[in-house]
Amino acid sequence: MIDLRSDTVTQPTGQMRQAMADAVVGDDQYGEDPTVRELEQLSARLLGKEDAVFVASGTMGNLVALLTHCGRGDEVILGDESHIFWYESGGAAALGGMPFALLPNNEAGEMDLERVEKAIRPKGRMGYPATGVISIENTQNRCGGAVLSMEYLASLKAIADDQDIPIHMDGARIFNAAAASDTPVDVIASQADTIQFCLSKGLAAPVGSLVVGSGEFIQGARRSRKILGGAMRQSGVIAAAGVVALTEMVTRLPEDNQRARTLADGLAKIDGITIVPDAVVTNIVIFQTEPALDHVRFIDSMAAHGVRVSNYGTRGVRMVTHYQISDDDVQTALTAAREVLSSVAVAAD
Ligand code: TLP
Repeated sequence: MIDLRSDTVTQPTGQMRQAMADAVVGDDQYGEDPTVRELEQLSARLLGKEDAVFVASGTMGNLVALLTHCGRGDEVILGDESHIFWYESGGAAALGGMPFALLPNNEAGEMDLERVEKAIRPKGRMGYPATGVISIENTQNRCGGAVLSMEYLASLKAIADDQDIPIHMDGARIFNAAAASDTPVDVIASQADTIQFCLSKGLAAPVGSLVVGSGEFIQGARRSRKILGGAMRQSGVIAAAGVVALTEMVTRLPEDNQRARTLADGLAKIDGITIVPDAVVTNIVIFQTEPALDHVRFIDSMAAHGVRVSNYGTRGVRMVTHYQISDDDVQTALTAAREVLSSVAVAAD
């Protein structure tokens, strides 16, 4: 089976499994797990921030960050195609009492800057919630893995700084963004106050994400993590795989981005598929098969051809490349898509 549903399906490498077996561990809640500390310090260094905290998942990392930026009732300015809005079970509202000020995301994953400026609440008004944080996503999953441009990030930061509002970046795939834009990851990270990034996607670690930010912020984030039940003990066992992810797996991400583009170019040549291949710059490929073929039927037929792809609801069908997807797999997936859609055309004749 070729599994293109997500880069979350990646299996840990042999080197990761070995590092996990060999990891020196301690009780992390006493600050005594050297492997967790190594991962946190490496993460902070790579992203150019003072400190980092290891969390169980991307969802937990985003929630830890939002809970640390905001008090109950503080508002989060957020894009309407963001992962936090769609796929994190409303955790910010459920556990943090945070309302969302939702703004449209365009295809590039951007919110209109004038609207962001207007959405920031004037301070000191009794009836208004206070704006707690502006949250952005890079790459932006539901916008086809779009990379936020440095110009956009700089303009957004200027607005946020002017109003003294912090920026949180859901950088689940920030290393794919860095590879695609040929921009050092710390340069991208410099445009946000806090970043959550995932080890368990294209970097192939089995578990974990990091939240990075200032030393003071990360102290607060450790408390938020504890509130969520996410403070761990001998977590160096899983952090060890994360260290391998950051030292060994980052430099191969351009391959995933390139294979996604090959997929997109091939899909664009198939009758019945709608896609803008030029928009595919990282490892996520989103396209439509309707009206030629219902998305669910397309996905089922692809599985019958040995290729798993995912249903991306209102956005269409999604394929994600990762380190277990080879050039041959890409060609097999394209052949399967061609066969599935040509059998529909034959049936319609
Ligand atoms: N995304 C998953 C699904 O939840 C949709 C995927 O298959 O892409 N931020 C972004 C941008 C993400 O794409 C994801 C996971 C997360 C956060 C959450 O990470 P986890 O799954 O570790 O909680």
